[in-house]
Amino acid sequence: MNPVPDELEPADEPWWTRAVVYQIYPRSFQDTNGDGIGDLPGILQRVDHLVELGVDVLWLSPIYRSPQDDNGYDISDYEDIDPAFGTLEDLDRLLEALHERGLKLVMDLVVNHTSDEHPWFVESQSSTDNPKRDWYWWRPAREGMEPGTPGAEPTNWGSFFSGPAWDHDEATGEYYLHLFSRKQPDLNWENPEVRRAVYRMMRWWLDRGVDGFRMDVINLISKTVGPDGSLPDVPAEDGRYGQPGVAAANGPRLHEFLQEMHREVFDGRRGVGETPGTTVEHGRLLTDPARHELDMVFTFEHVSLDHGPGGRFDVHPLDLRDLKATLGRWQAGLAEAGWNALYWDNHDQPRIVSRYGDDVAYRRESATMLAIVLHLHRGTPYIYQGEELGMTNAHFTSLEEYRDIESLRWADAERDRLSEEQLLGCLAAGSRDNARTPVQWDDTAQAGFTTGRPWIAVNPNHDTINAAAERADPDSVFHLYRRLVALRHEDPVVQRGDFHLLLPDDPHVYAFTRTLGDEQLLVLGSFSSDPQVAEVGPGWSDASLVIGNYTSPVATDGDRVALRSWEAVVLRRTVSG
Ligand code: TEU
Ligand code: CA
Repeated sequence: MNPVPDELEPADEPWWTRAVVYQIYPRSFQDTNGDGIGDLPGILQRVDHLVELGVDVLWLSPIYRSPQDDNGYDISDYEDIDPAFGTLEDLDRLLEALHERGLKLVMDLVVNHTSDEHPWFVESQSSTDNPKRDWYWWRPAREGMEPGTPGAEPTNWGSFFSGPAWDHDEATGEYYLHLFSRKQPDLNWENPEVRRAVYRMMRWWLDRGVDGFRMDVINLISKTVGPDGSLPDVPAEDGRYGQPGVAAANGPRLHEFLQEMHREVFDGRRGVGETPGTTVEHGRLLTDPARHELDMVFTFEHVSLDHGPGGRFDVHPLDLRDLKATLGRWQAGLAEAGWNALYWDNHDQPRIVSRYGDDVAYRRESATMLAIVLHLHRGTPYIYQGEELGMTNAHFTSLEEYRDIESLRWADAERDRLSEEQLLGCLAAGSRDNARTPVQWDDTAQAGFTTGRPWIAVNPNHDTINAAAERADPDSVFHLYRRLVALRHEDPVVQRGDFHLLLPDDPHVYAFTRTLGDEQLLVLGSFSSDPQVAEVGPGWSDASLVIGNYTSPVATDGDRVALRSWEAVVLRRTVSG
């Protein structure tokens, strides 16, 4: 790899343009006490795995005290650790171990909602005149309707987890809003006391030494609310609940709230926002450094392209042209100002190798191709635990194996409409549990994850797909990811080069260039088992190979590059100005 001369490393380039983030879903990472639930001591025990991979930042999914209705995305105490995961002292130890090795720690910040067991909500619920009543969204039944009857909800918003987004509270006669489960009431960000309490909590964590936050559904904190406090209905079929996004996301005060948070909380430490349903235009406004809001955003568009009208449980084959157009649009839209977070996998997405790749005949090839294509984009790449091992979807065959609240609630709601076989098919393709099976460390009974009974079944394919096997094989998915992390660290073209999409109409080949000064990279990835030929134009026959997923040399012939099954190559040339 090219060493980076100092003059190519401008001091004003923020560190995350050279960084790779690793996400841990603690519940499924490593158990140390045999209760079948991953814990903080387990992460500490595996820190060397992160060091070997070479990543710069660890993002931890929520470990705060929580009734675990949505696996910790329902927090009842922001300033304590859930006993299932350990103690504050364990967290301090982990933080110290990471910092000693030069890694940063980013915490998940879930402040669109709390748990219904959080003391704030317990108070808020206690009476209509409690001082914290207005900390959440309480509204009376629809006018002229009997509270508690179907259709009497204050608006027709549906929950992201099926059913209405409102729950009727018998004691006070009103409804409260919950865009996710009924145990996740939405905080009312219109109330300045709520915002102050959140900022105070964030500062508490920064003072403890954490380096930043990943902000859960942060674009939902501002809702469209009328001057009289009214919330609008959304488009929906008669008698059904509609997607709440248009009214409950990207509201008029989003930028104001984020700028206020920036002023009140951040002192050089940083935030990345998770923003479902956000457009490129929003993404640019949110991440333009001059606006002081967020440092980067996660888009959902590129991981929704295989969804039909029924959403994530209505999965169709991907049309590669859509993927190129979508990611290409985000690259172009955030080229001048703003910054992308790059990801395929996280704890909410089915495994990419089972989804856009081929996890049967070409698991290694397609997993590595997908990795190369993603990591060569402009932005900060995220690796989700197990992705670097080429872990696949769960392939569960019975409903009893599922744990995810979204999946279970959806199955309940659809049971009358779909057969058991159909339900299982939809869940197998779309369930979040696909990403939540335990990390496969080795080929022993529970994959080295636990000595007890895991909270969710270990994928039986751990007998061949596991970290020990990946480490031993120099051509593995794991070693390819290591090389990609190193490339991101070392190569200024990968960090900052301009992105230009090629071959937008080719249904099988992903192609683009990255250019910085007179250095140019050509990135090609085949999304096919059949041989492909990419028409790349003149001037690439003498180019050098930067990285690829086949050991033998790449075949270039004049203006064309031949690609084998799921092959990816990155070529470098010098272009004269
Ligand atoms: O997810 C938000 C989100 O928009 C979706 O990915 C969501 O998981 C759902 O599947 C929509 O179909 C975040 C967290 O990442 C997720 O785990 C939480 O369940 C959710 O927020 C609520 O906190
Ligand atoms: Ca445990």
